[in-house]
Amino acid sequence: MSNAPCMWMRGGTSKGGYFLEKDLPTEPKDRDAFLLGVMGSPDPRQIDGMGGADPLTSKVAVVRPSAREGVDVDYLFLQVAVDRNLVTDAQNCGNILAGIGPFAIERGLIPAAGAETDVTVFMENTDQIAIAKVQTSNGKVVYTGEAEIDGVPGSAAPVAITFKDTAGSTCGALLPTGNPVDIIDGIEVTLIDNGMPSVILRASDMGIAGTESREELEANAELKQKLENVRLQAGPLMNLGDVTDKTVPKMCMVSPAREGGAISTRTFIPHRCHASIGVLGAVTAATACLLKGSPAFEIAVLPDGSRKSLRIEHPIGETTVILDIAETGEVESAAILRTARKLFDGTVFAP
Ligand code: NQM
Repeated sequence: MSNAPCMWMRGGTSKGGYFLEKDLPTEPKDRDAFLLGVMGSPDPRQIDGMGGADPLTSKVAVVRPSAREGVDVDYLFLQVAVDRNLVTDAQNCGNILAGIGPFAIERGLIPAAGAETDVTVFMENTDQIAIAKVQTSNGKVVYTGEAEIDGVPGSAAPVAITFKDTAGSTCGALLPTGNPVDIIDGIEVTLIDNGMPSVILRASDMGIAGTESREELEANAELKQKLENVRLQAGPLMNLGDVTDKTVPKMCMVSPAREGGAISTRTFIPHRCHASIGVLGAVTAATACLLKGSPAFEIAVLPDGSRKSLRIEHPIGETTVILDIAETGEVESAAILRTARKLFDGTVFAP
């Protein structure tokens, strides 16, 4: 039996184990074997572990003090597959990121500063920076508050997160093919990465309305096959190589907003349908809304001005993304509101 100190936290609409790097095996192979054991993977029910039988609750953050100038902590995100023997660092996670600031303060990596502590995070998966504003009081993290996010019951203290320079996080360029639109299997797609490699396509082109529930979409075997066919072809075009065993690109089907937002989305991540939408997934979808020629642009309802607040609708509500647009028309920075909660602090065991 091996074990390690661990904090379990909800970060945004996801949940997972937060570890200090020094508490995990140094060899990635040993670390991954340990984490599979912690989560109880591979097993669709993860009955022998901490995972929640859902990719959104089978996540891990590895954190260390940063040696980088002006950066507080380095954060490596690991997705532990539920029913496969797979741990991957090929994607980032903006929801789990919401817990990084609180965790870093809890573990004494940085001091709390007054009523609000800015935590600058280097995201190792994509070599990019995020700044999280954590509510603090008397040197401690404050978790309770009035902020509400769709997909999480009740309210909690806000964690506002700002991303800069997320374009091409994993694909090397915002538009890895150089085109706002490409055609795969006769379908118009936008292959885009503003923090999360994503394929944006019309819900109607995939034979759905775009109003279906997560459960309904997950029961649609034909849709899942069509999405996977497109995804496997999109991978190499997006500089991601063979994506058979990767959790990117995400497949984001768009349709007109129904609840007064900018656009409506249903996203496969990539084999389960997201209960809502990922943080960087939402930033990327919002960016596609501004891209002339994209299937997202033609249906998006866009506000005026260089600071645009876009409500990205998803199966259980909406995620608001605030984009700052440069004079060139490019997205300069993106901000999003999340909350986080400490659930458990102790020792976690693997077989
Ligand atoms: O896009 C799920 C999540 C995510 C990722 C996924 C995320 C993001 O909701 O930044 O947060 O797309 O696999 O946790």
